[in-house]
Amino acid sequence: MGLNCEYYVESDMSLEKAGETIGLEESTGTWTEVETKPNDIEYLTAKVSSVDEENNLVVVEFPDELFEENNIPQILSVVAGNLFGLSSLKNVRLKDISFSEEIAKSFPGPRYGINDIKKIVGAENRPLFGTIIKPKVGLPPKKTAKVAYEAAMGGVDLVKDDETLTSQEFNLIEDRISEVMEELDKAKEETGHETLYACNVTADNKEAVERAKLVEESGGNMVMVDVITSGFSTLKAVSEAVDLPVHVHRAMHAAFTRKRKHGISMVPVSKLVRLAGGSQLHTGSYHGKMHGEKKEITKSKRALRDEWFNHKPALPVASGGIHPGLVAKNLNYYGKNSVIQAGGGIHGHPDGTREGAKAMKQAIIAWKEDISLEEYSKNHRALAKALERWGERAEYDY
Ligand code: RUB
Repeated sequence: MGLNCEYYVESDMSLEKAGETIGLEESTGTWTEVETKPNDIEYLTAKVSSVDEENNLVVVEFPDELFEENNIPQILSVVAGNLFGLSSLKNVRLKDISFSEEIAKSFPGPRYGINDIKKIVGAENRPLFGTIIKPKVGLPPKKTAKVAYEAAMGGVDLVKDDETLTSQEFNLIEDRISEVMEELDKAKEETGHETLYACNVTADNKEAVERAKLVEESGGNMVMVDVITSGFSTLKAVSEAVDLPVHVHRAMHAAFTRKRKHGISMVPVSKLVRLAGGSQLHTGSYHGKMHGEKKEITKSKRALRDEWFNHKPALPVASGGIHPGLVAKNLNYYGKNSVIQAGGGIHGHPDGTREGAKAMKQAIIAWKEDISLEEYSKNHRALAKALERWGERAEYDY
């Protein structure tokens, strides 16, 4: 069955021919006939399996034998490799990959699935909500930990580092992890509620694994990896090295996901993250500050959550410019098996982080109970203050 890859293609050739060109370039061919090509390697040739003229789509089937098991870099070199640079294609976008059972099952998948994570924080019947500590960088470990404590006291399920905070001089990871976990343990003693801390271990492959082990040894309960900048192999190495859920950030994805006609969509990225062991992945907000296309977000969330061979489902994460006024607009699409996050939308609350977290929680309860924000805020001060500040609209709605 192989890997069936769906490409959007614009070129002067017919779609059939364009698909053949992609298939040959990425399997047994090149731009001309070569006399070194034996007759018995035809079984390795990728072939066009369908064409949709109306939508400029072509599906190329790459045979299983072209791939190694458990090797994402090699898969990407084939299905998302040289083809993007072929001059004969004006635009080409990898929209989806369907995997054969054999290849998909050769990967570890998430150690912690949706139910495992929901159980840790007691969110069986609702979405998780979290915060990104702001400012992105600049706080020392103790201050980071204090902000985490305030957010936990306000009820968040998840506190996370921002993607640009790793282990700079002003905030070394070894200091940060112990300070933050100490404060979160303190909050747990007071509230009885466990808060996850997605500590960013992004670095070179070996170093990322070392940092993940450090987090585990220090009593941490989650790690975070920037998957595009550090690579799928780093994500997989981290998820295999520690018995912790992995939160996956996608900084830099928009360099190849943003243009509708060229690049790679978030759908294959979501599948690869799930194969590599990610437990949660940023898939964009339906209403927020970052670019995103509703149809694609919907497909990505399904790629993470739908039943898929033996792999546990992962949580899609809505993030970027979200505040309490936008909770319902996102959860109406994402539903309860998701994570909704706010950085500025919590720490920018007029009464501070703790009240900001409470306001987000109140907005989630209002959504769950199908009560309008206006109505619910009449008796919920934190929410009322947040709505006074930001209303119900996104700064950069699209
Ligand atoms: C959000 C933030 C995240 C973005 C990433 O902060 O810093 O890195 O959500 O975007 P804030 P995406 O809540 O203050 O906007 O989730 O689309 O990858």
